[in-house]
Amino acid sequence: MLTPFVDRLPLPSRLIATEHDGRLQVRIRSGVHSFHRDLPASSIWGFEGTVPGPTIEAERGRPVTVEWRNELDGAYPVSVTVAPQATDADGVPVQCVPGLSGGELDVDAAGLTGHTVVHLHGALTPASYDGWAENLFAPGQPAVFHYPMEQRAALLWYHDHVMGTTKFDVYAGLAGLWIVRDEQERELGLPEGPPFELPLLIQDRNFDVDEQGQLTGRLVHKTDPDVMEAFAPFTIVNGTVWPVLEVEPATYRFRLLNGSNARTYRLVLLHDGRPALDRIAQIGTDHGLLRAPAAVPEDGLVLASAERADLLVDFSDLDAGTELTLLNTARAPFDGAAFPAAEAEQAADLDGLLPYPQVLLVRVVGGTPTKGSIPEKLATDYDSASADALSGAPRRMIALVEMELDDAPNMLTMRELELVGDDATRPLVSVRDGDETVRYRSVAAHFEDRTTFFPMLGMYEVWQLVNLTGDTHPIHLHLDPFQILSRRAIRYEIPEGGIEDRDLTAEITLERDPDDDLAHTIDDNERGLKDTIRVNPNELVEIAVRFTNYSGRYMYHCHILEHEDRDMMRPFVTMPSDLMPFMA
Ligand SMILES: [Cu+2]
Repeated sequence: MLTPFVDRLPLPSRLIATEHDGRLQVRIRSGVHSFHRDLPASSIWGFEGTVPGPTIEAERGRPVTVEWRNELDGAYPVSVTVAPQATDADGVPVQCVPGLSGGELDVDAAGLTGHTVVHLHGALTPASYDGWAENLFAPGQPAVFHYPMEQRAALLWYHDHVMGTTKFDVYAGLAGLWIVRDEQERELGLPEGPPFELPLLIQDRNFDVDEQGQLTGRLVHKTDPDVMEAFAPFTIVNGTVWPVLEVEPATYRFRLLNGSNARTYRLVLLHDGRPALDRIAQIGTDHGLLRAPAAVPEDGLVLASAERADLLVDFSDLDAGTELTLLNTARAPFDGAAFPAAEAEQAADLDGLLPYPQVLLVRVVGGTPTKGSIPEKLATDYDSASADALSGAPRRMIALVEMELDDAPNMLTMRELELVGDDATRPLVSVRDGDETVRYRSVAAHFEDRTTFFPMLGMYEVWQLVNLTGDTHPIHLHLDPFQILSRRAIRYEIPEGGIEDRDLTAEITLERDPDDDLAHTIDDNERGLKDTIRVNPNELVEIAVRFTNYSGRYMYHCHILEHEDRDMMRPFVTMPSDLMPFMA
């Protein structure tokens, strides 16, 4: 119903901090936006009133001050609904089609008046400016945030982070990219700025229809009784549905972000119907450059919500007129299941809430062929945490748990687990690894439960994330980046009634479930500095994190926004070592 590949890929406007002496003003405004040539204009909330917001470009070591001016006015511009049925009269999942599918308008969402708070995802930011989800700014209230930018070059992004409504605010358009640059990266001679460095912000969106079934352009956030996340049928890149990118025969640098509420993408580049993934070298991830370029995984490049990829893509040998397509082969909700890249053209799957695999068309136009070189060595400024550094590291165990409720959609929670002795009584979580069994008790489950994580600055910690749900969760830590240590298969049993509001009973064994066919491997592109890590079903992921400079109250959470909002988010408090003796 919308024609793919007719609009050109727009590029967000650039806001270069050094040209403004590091002092920026960004207005948060209601606006209108055209998502596609054949769609009426849509009302949105956007930074500078645009979707996406301007790309802010900053230099390492040059602090940036942003006055986030909340000038939102008028009603919340998105129709929010829960469709009464998961499928329509034809058996098509309602999330694959436009319109409200018989759902009533959510009056609470319609009543939102535009409170915001901005988080700069991936930034090393003092706690006061990190965008604590409860510290909101109403329209007209001033918010001036200081970003030190003492961090390596990377693609970050800024977005709204309001407690309980991040899913609505980001969906309405409140997201933008932020690039940190530094001299180490410049020495590699990578493309910087247009035309060869292109930011690509990928999201999914849905729209309403009128009584004749014609698309109205009004944004729709739709869920259904079976699927609590909004998976929208239309993929947008930089705010345009299925755009066309014209390229010269040259090597391009794509800075990708998955900024969707919930959808995971597995991106496959096709040329003449065949995978052309060997044209792509991944040079960076969430927190910047990898140590060496990584090939794209055989099935395609997986990006869950908030994950980033820095890619060099070679079109230099292609004749004018050549077309390549970027497709998505990931079913939703994503559970890590494989899909061969060679079959990407057949990836459409209604039951998998993937009605249209299309993402982007690349068309080669004339020009002088210029093949960029791919440096063999990239980052030299970080190492893996040594066994020594990790030997005494505090270990924190977190279980990802879905709780079924009788009269409301399911609730996702993160259970912080505390070690208990042999004499502890049920309810308990046991984790068996070979001959050894460790026992825990769930001590926190909701955002407002007491804080139990107090990491000490400068000290490595090992966080263990164990997934007891059927879907992949991208877990994001605010503040410093981390490295993945391991990804291991588990099997588990939860007895009837084992998932209570706060208590949890589960027996987890570190061995493969016979029905589990996921690989549970670490992709090469995950061996860099990450701030968001996928935890697949039947999986325990271990990460090593060291908080460095800033003390205070921060958050970690699932980056599926519908999960983060309810209730997959928890606080942690970083402390300098000299204050630890004074902590009760
Ligand atoms: Cu989640």
